[in-house]
Amino acid sequence: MSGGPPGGAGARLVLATRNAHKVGELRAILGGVLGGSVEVLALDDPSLPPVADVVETGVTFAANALLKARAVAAATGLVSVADDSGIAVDVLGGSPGVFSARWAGRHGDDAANLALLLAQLADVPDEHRGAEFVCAAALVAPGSGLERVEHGRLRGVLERAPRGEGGFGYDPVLRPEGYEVTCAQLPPGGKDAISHRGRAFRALAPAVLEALGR
Ligand code: ITT
Repeated sequence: MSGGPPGGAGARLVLATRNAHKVGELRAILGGVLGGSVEVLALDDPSLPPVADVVETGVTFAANALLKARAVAAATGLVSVADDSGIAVDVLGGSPGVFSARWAGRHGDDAANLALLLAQLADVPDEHRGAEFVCAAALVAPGSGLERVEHGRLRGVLERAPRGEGGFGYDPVLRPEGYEVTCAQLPPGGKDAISHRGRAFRALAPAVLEALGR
């Protein structure tokens, strides 16, 4: 399987994630910077071969993002990008960090993860509730061997109770610095404009275009 000749018609990019919320945000973010000539495929695209789940053995966001992008690039033969992300809480020394998706034990149980984090911080006063979302965006191009990682961050304060219906994960409890609302109360485009994911993937975009010969 091939992504077509670099610079030719039909440049294709694969999103190496199984998280549907990330797919939605990444389509919007990358659509804004790559232009319409790049076809952005999700992992469940019927034109792609099945890709085995990747065990996230890395201890940094960058290591795990590269593991995911390398696996998908190898399985599909296409230029791939992956996102590894999470929340880093100041008083927890940066935890949950790479364990954000499985903080309460079961991978991807957003409600349980968020409830546990709030319970752990119940006695922490407002002035010590700083935290940040972190995203490592990785690019792997199978043909050239090009690999690149960019990071993005969104600092804020952890609320005491969830607010808002938008977004996913810890969005209802992180209020970005300078805002009165949580990430889950921002409109989708409003989150992408300031988010860790938006910043990381906009920084990665020039390398993605280079890998696709654009
Ligand atoms: P893939 O590995 O398939 O991409 P995943 O959900 O397992 O999907 P991660 O391992 O990177 O992804 O874990 C990310 C977790 O961090 C996610 O489950 C959320 O709990 C949290 N997180 C990441 N980005 C977030 C965001 O924008 N808003 C809220 N929570 C976020």
